[in-house]
Parts: sequence; C-alpha cells; structure tokens
Amino acid sequence: MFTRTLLGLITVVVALSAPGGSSDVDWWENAALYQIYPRSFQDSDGDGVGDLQGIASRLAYLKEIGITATWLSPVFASPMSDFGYDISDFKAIDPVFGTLDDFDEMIAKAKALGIKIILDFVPNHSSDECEWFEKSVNRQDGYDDFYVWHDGKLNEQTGAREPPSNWVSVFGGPQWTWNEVRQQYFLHQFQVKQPDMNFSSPMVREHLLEVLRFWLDRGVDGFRIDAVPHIFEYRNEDGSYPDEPLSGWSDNPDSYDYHDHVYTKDQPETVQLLYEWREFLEKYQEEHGGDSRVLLAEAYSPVETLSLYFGNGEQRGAQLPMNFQLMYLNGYSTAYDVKNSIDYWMQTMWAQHQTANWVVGNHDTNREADRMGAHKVDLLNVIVNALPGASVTYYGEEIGMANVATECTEISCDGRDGERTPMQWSPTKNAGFSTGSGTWLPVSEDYERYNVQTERGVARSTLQIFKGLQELKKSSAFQAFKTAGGFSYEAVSTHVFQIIRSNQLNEEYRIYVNLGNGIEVLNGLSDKVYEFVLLTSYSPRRLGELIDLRDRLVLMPYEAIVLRWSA
Ligand SMILES: *[C@@H]1O[C@H](CO)[C@@H](O)[C@H](O)[C@H]1NC(C)=O
Ligand SMILES: CC(=O)N[C@H]1CO[C@H](CO)[C@@H](O)[C@@H]1O
Ligand SMILES: [Ca+2]
Ligand SMILES: [Ca+2]
Repeated sequence: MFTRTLLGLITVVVALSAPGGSSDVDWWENAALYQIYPRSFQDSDGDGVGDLQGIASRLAYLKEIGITATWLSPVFASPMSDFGYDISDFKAIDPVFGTLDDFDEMIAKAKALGIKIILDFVPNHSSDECEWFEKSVNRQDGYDDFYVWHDGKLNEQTGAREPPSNWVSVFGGPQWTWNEVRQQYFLHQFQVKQPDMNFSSPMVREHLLEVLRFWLDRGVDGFRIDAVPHIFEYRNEDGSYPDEPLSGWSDNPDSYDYHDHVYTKDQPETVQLLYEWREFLEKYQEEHGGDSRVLLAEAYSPVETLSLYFGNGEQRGAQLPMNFQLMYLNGYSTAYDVKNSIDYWMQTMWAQHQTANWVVGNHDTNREADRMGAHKVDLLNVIVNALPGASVTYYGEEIGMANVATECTEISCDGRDGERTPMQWSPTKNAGFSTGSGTWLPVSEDYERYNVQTERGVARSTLQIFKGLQELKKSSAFQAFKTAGGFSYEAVSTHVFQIIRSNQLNEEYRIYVNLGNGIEVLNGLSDKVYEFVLLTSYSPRRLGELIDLRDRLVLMPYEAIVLRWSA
C-alpha cells in the first residue's frame, strides 16, 4: 500500500526540513475554506445583486458551519465584462458591491467572529477601462511598457499586417487585438477587455505590490491569485513571439484547446514571481504581526508545476496551490478513480511538502449535484473534508445546491451562469437572498427544499452532515495529520472508499463511502469495535450504535458513514 512506503519517506523529509525544528500546524494547513461569489451570496439593498453588507450580515453563518476563512471573488471596480475579473481600479470597491467603508465594516465583523477574509487578486490583466491601460495606449507617464504590445508581422506574400503569433485566448479567438490609437497589437490571454500586463516591467510589479499592501493594510488575511499560469509569456530574444504547436485535441483553430500552450502557460518566471509575493507577505507579517497571510494559487497545471508554485528548497511560494483533481470525478467514478485522483496529488505534493488541499467546486465548474448526481453530494463532501489538509467549499455546496438552467438576460449571458445563482437561505421570497423584485440570475426552482433554514438542525441533511464534518476536522485525530501513521486511504472494493484518521494514541476514525448503487459487504476491516458518529441520508443506522469491524460491515447504496474508536 502506497501510504506505508510514503510514511517512511515523510519522516525523513520532516527531519530534514521542519522549519525551526517545529512541526506545528499553521492555520491554513488544515483550514475549512469557503468561496463566496459576491454577486450571489446576499443582497442587502434589494437591487437583486449580492453585496458587501450582505456578506457581512451572513458571516455568522460561516462561523456556525465551521468555516476558517472565506475567499471572495473580485469586488473591485469593474465594467463587469467578466463579472469583476476585469478590474478597472484595483484599489476601489465597485459600487454594485458597496463602498470601502462597507468593506472595512465587513472586515471588522469577520475579525470579531474569528473568520479570515481572503481577496481575489487578479494580476494577469486589468480591464481595458483601467487608467493604467489608457495611459499605456497613449504612451503616457512611463506606462509605455505596462502591457504587452507588439507591431505584428507583415505577411510576406500579401504584405498585410498579422498578429505576432498564432496564440488563441482562453475564451476562444486570437490573443492579439489591434489597437487603433497606439497602432499596435496588445495581448490578452482572456477577453479582449482584459489586456495582459507586462510582468517583465518593474513598474508593473511595484504597482501590484502596492495593491497587495493596500488591502493588507485594511486587514485581509491573504489573497487567492487568479489565473497564475497565464502571467508570463515567452518572447524570443529579438522581441518576436513563437507560434504554439498544435495539441491534436481539437479541430477548431479558434478553440483554446487547438494549441499546446508551451509559450503562454507556466513559464519559469511565474514561479519566481510567486516567491516574491510570498516574501512580501512574510515581511508584512514580520512588520505588522498577526497570523500568517496566505496565498492561494489558481493554476490548472500539472502537479509537478504546482509543487514548484508551493516552494523549492529554501524558497516558498503559494501555501495553497489549489488542487482541482476531485473536480474531475463524475457520477461514474469508482473508489479506484477517487484513489487515483488523490494519489496524483499525494505522491508529489504530500511526498515533497506535506501539504494538501481539496477543491470541489468554483464559479467556472458545474456544481457537485450536476457532476456527480444529487445523491452523491454528501459523499463528495465527506471525502473532501475527511482527507488531510485544507478543504475548499464553493458556496451552496454545503446545502446541496444544483446548477440552474439559465437563459441569457440583459445582465449576463455566460455559459458559467448555472453555477453562479443566488444562495438559498430560506423557503421564502428569492430564497432569502434579496427583497427585490428580481435577482440578477434566477433563484433555483428547488430552493424550498434545498436551503439553509430548512436543512438547519435536521439530522442527515446535507448541511448537518457538512457541519458534522467540520467538527471532526477539529478533533485531535484529524489535527494530527502530519504525524506518521496519522492517516491512510484506499479503495477497499470497486465502490467503497476508506479513509482512516488517527492520533496514533487513543482515537481513530474510519470513514466509508459507498459510491455504488448496490449493497456492499466488507469483512474483517479492523480488529476493533467502533461507534457510528456520522451518517448520511441513505444510512439505516443510528448514531451511537456500535459495530465490530472483525465481523462484516454492510453498506447501503450511496451510504457514507464515519466510525470512531477510542481507547
Ligand atoms: C516589458 O517591460 C520591460 C521593462 O520595461 C521591457 O524591457 C519589455 O520590452 C516589455 N515587454 C513587452 C512585451 O512589452
Ligand atoms: C476559477 C476562476 O477563478 N476562474 C477565473 C479565472 O480567470 C478568468 C479571467 O480572469 C476568469 O474569467 C475566471 O472566472
Ligand atoms: Ca445589492
Ligand atoms: Ca500574461
């Protein structure tokens, strides 16, 4: 079994590299993180769009369900062409979300409750309506090089001007767009309205450090860095840009999948930049005190690259390079698939750095209920929260929200709208999200069944199971995850996945998840007697009931259980 061989290795690594000889667990290592999509969390003024006062009014809920820190998708001034991922002023709150005063009040409330606030940091690009871009277009005040500009190439046959390279943007279509005023092409890895900044320019780097300092001074606990792999692009020494090779994955030349992104993703300079930012945060902490400020990195990159983003020898980068592997599971996934997804991370990241985090959703991906099936939401929530390390929950997954079929509206027409609909708080008007006459995206039709108020306190509801899991995360057995033998996981049959958490002393938890639609019978799993401490809705047991694992364990279809043994 892989865990055994790995544990030998871990002991060696710890002995060599534990900083200051201490193996204390920092807050983020085992944290319960929660992503808020601010437009859809809580509307305070009835305009149908979520806002900061709304978030502030719901922080007590995050406390109630055991959340350590929440990260907010962008709330900065923006023309909202990509709903805040196109920032026009990095140091201002967009009026739709409120004011800087609202922001400060939200932070003060969060501090009083002991909840950490992490902001989205979008360094790769700004909005084309950002003052920096306008200055760069007009070559003003030293902003000439602030973005990635190029004259383009002349076609030898036709003499026509063409983009500098064949690069395709993430959302499709060319990455280069001609600017009439400056008479040059500019680069945009995402939308045309999101020009990429030039990170080889010290001025850009300074401006963005200032942005970080601005929000740190207002009390934030860290940043989630957007689109990390896209920050740098490769450029030839003569200033030209090489074409990217075909990937073979797509026949459509306008599709992002058409090329293999060897020159526009995961360039070595990006790793160095993350180390710079981490150093900046550590220095800030030294000067101002308080807990560690964290960096979460959004990077759809191979785990070897993520490992470099985390650190290399003495150099430290993002504490939480986000692990999206479990998002690729679907309704057909077996226990072996689950194990493989986990192995992919553990065999590199855990083996090298003893760190783990598990993301199960975000605003770009269908919800769990749609990827896995509604009857498997609890199963995935159990797995994610029972694994060692930090868990990252997308708002609404803790109550089993599903995607909503949306039509184009005046405000939005984005293929990702379905997973961005209003949070379901209660079985009342607009699910308690807004008192307004309408909401920016429709509220799910099944909100009367899936909402916080209806699920709260109800045994085996998705919310109650989620809360139970957060309680477990605080137990000594779950805290002891860096101790040798503290955890293991395996597929004990095609459909049953097992996780063991132990403090190696007097407490052990066993988690069994049956992903299959049949009854599973397992024999001789352990030589101890356990108590049922957490049950999902398909479970015929009672809490507190005992089970001797020397005998057989019978699991119902889609049943997940947590067992506890104590000496
Ligand atoms: C980025 O800025 C640096 C420093 O100002 C400059 O040397 C370089 O040419 C710029 N790169 C691009 C792509 O504009
Ligand atoms: C998950 C996530 O944050 N995705 C964002 C990545 O960056 C692009 C461009 O900023 C956004 O459009 C995505 O929503
Ligand atoms: Ca509002
Ligand atoms: Ca870039």
